[in-house]
Amino acid sequence: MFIAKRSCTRSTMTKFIRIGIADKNDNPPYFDKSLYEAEVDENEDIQHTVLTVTAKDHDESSRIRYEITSGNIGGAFAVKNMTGAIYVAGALDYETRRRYELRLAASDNLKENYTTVIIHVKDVNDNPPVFERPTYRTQITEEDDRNLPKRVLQNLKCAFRSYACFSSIWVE
Ligand SMILES: [Ca+2]
Ligand SMILES: [Ca+2]
Ligand SMILES: [Ca+2]
Repeated sequence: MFIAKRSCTRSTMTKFIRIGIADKNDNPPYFDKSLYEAEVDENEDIQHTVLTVTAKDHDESSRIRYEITSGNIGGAFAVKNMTGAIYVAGALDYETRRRYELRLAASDNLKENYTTVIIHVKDVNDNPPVFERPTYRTQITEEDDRNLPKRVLQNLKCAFRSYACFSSIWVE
């Protein structure tokens, strides 16, 4: 708001005119960054917040709403419209998909702007180890017991981590 002053030369009368300027929604919102990156464990709980994006707007009257517009494969994530908090909304699986590239829009109901959010899914030990074959067969001579355990076991391959492995060993 500013005040215009008007003077008259013939008299000493001075007039003040008040002019109010209302804030108009004429600026688009804009994000802090054009690219965000975050990590999340593949076994993270639903509703867990991964990160929060923030958009600003030069217009005081603008209310910003956030929306995921693309890249959200399988509905794995969602965003809180009012706050920009991106949270886990579906099951994640590192063994199926390790990276999501989300496109997010911030809108003030008139104009909008976009940013990209890359989310890396981190591996968690959530799978038991597996033998390559359910049954292993080998032959040994009765008298030949030298290095027996080594010979029987050398054909077994097991991705052993913290789980137990089970398979059959046939010795004929
Ligand atoms: Ca605006
Ligand atoms: Ca998994
Ligand atoms: Ca895993």
